[in-house]
Amino acid sequence: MFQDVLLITVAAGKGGDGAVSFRREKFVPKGGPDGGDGGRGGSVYLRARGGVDSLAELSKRTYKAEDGEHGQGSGRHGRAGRDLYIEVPRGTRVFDADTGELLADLLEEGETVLVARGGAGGRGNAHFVTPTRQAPRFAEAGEEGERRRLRLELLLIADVGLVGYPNAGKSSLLAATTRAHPKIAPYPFTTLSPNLGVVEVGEKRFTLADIPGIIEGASQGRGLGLEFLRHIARTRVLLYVLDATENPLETLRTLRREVGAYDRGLLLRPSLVALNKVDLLSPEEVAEKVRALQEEGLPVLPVSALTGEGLPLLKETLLALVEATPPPELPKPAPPRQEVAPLEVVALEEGVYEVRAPELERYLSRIKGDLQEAAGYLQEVFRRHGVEAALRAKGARAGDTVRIGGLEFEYIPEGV
Ligand SMILES: Nc1nc2c(ncn2[C@@H]2O[C@H](COP(=O)(O)OP(=O)(O)OP(=O)(O)O)[C@@H](O)[C@H]2O)c(=O)[nH]1
Ligand SMILES: [Mg+2]
Repeated sequence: MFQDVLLITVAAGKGGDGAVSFRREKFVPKGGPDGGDGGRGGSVYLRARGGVDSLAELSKRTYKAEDGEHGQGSGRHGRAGRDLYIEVPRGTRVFDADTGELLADLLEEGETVLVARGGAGGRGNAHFVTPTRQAPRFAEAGEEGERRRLRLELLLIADVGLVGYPNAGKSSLLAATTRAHPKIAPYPFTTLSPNLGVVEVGEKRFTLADIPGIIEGASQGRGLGLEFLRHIARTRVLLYVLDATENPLETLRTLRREVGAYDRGLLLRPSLVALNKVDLLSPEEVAEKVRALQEEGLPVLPVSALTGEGLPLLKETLLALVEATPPPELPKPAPPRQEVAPLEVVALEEGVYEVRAPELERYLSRIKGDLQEAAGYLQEVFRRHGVEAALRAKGARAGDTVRIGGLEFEYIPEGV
């Protein structure tokens, strides 16, 4: 089944915990700390792959990378979790489903984007030794892996997009000019999902995308709606396909109105009109319809997908247009933001301050073991996060109470 929009959840692995452990040796009453580090959690990546033109192969709704292993005694580090690569078709645009932010546009085969970063492994107690802290009985727990919901949108990568009413002969044109075998039938809405084909003109080639038919009111959701016009957002050239026996001039105007309602920019895209099924009309009738259509300002070529009449010229004209037109510009993903969570100090009452710093609080929650013993180390961490300076700025004095993420400390200014 063709599928061009999909919601998935990606979850990176959690980092393994650092270990609290002490060497046990014969004849050594108290060995030094030797707790190993936890391994980092696996990350989740998306990778573009050619040769697939549907997201249907992504059968799972949640993709989870491996957790890191915990550290152990004797300085043994935990193994890192394996990264997970999810293959998606070339042309997949990746959005954060909750913020709507465009994260990546995977155009090239092999292009890769990180969508969920694995959690860092926690450091074992061996890391926290200082001259005054010989036997730390605390360590870091592993960090949680990132988790997010993604909206994947597949946009076919084709040079020319076919636009027309149902039954106009779009699939017939694709079949007559390429080796594709789309379903063709004498009733509307035969094509329910896009088809792609490659048109060869001598040594040169371009790709042609056949999308489901559009009817009047499509912009209000009639018929199959304008959903599929998304796929021509990337095509360089539009080919309007008209049934010569069905009021082609009025049809062309309606089509352009609907296309314009979807995206005004598409009306400026180089375009061509194929007046199809001319085998059903007399040469005089064809000439008259072509003249009338030209009033719309687009080049018109009479063709028959059935007999092949006019197709060589159509292919050459399309090729020339494709070669003369650069690929359309689409919005580019914004560079990843480096978010620095703000740090705020609130005076709760005389001599009591609360520090609100989400990042720091998250980190504190990872310190496991004897917190009393960790106090000296935590003070270093606070200094690095600017807590010290922020408290001073708020007028905190030695001996005041400082609360951070459920913990309470006595404020000891630097150098005291
Ligand atoms: N006589 C004649 N019949 C044609 C020509 N091109 C297509 N047809 C017929 O028109 C009917 C519709 O053709 P399709 O190619 O399925 O039309 P479509 O535009 O893809 O239609 P949807 O997929 O429903 O949007 C079929 O019965 C075709 O055989 C042509 O040039 N001459
Ligand atoms: Mg069709």
